[in-house]
Amino acid sequence: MALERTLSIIKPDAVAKNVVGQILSRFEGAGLKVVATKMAQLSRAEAEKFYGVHAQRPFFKDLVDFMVSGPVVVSVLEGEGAIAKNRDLMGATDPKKAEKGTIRADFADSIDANAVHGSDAVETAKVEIAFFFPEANIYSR
Ligand code: RTP
Ligand code: MG
Repeated sequence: MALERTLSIIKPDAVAKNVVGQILSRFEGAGLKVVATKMAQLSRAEAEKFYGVHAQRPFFKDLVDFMVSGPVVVSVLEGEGAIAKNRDLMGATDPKKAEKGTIRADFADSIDANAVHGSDAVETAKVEIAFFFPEANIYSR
C-alpha cells in the first residue's frame, strides 16, 4: 500500500453536534495522521467550486445550501492507503445504508446531512487538498 494523503471535511451537522473530536479520534485510531487542519465557514462560491463535479445533479443546490449552513473542519489525513481507509471509516453516502460502526452510521442523519466528506481517488485528493491548504501548511510527519 502506498503512503497517501486525503482531504476530510467534517460537515456542518457534525460540527453542530459537537462530535469533531470523536471523528478525528476515529481517524487517529485507524492509523491516519492529521497533518493539517482548520475550521472554516465556506462561502457559496467555495462550496459550488469544491463540489463542481456535481453541478448538474438534482441535489446540487441542497448540497451547497447544506455545506454553507455552518462552519466545517477541514483536514488533511496521511497514512498507508489513506483514501480508501478514510472512506471505509466514513461508510456509505446514505447513513441508512452505512455499515454499523462507521462515522455516518453513528453520527449522520440523512444523505444530505451526512457528517463527513472524503476524497474518492488520488487525483481528486490532490485537487481537494490544494483547494484548502498550500503545501507549506501541511506538516507531514
Ligand atoms: P462526499 O463527496 O461528500 O464525501 O460524499 P460521497 O463521495 O459519499 O458522495 P457523492 O456522490 O460524492 O455526493 C456528494 C454529496 O452529495 C450529497 N448527495 N445527495 N440526494 C442524493 O441523492 C444525494 N446524492 C449525493 C451527499 O451529501 C454526498 O455526500
Ligand atoms: Mg464524493
